[in-house]
Amino acid sequence: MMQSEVHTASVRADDRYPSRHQPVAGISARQDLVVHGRVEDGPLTQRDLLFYEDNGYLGFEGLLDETDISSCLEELQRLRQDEAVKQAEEAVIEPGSRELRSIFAVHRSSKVLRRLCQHPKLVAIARQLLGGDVYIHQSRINYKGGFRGKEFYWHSDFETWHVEDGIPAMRMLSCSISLTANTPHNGPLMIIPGSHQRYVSCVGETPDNHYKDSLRHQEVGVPDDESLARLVDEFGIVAPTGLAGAVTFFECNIMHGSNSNITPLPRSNIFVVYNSVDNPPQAPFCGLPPRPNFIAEREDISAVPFSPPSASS
Ligand code: 6CS
Ligand code: FE
Repeated sequence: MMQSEVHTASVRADDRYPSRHQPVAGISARQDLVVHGRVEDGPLTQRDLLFYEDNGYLGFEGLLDETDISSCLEELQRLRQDEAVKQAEEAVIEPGSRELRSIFAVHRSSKVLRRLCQHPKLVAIARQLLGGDVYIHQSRINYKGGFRGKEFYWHSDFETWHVEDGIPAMRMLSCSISLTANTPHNGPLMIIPGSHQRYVSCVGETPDNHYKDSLRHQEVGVPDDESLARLVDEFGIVAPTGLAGAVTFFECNIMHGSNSNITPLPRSNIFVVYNSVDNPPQAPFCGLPPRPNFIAEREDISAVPFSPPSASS
């Protein structure tokens, strides 16, 4: 069989976003809606929805109040000092140091952080953008400590969540909650606004147990230089910054990354990934066994409980 026939033959019939099959990268058009709900379905205005449709992200200063953030910050420090946490499978250690990089499934292990992940203000926005009931596909703290917090290379989360977790459609989003100030200098999230409209298929086969490396330093499932340069040339780069309590929602397929933090100021954020209950994980499109549940929920995809926040809140 020809090289390309061999690769094409291994693409599943239900795979609308094949990646890591071809020996060359490609850029194709998105096939799913960006905004799945309507203006009457939640707190976002028509202007917010249009901005998110075009740019693939929405930033809010001061969405969460002081008490929400201070209790989470205390929890974050408590987890960080707990040696047992560092030994847990949910903990990811920085490459090249003993620094804690991430802790996954914090909505399961911490009551305080579960409350934050289920905060009515966050869930109301996720429901409106995803068009209905949502569940938490993944949660994590990314510590990005001072001096030694390492980068997260450019990637589309959806490429991984599709190929390695079997999520069929682009009907997910991430919510990044700043627990410390995200400044222009301490490795803020960088976004290529509008890149969510393009799907970059990556080169390179998924290794077994890829997450053991990719969560520390991702090399497979990242865009090639030419595709990345084309996206930056077309759309540019933005880096939403903000004080503790700022929140950035970003679309699952937006190209994003963040630089290392060599300042003394930690850039500690909590990330919650909401998926529509109508977009449940199938068998991973890479053909490997599913990733562990603490990285990609597939055991309990019941909707996050939600009652609309009262007008005064
Ligand atoms: O593989 C994942 O699910 C994780 N990897 C990155 C770089 N971002 C999303 C998520 O935390
Ligand atoms: Fe990511």
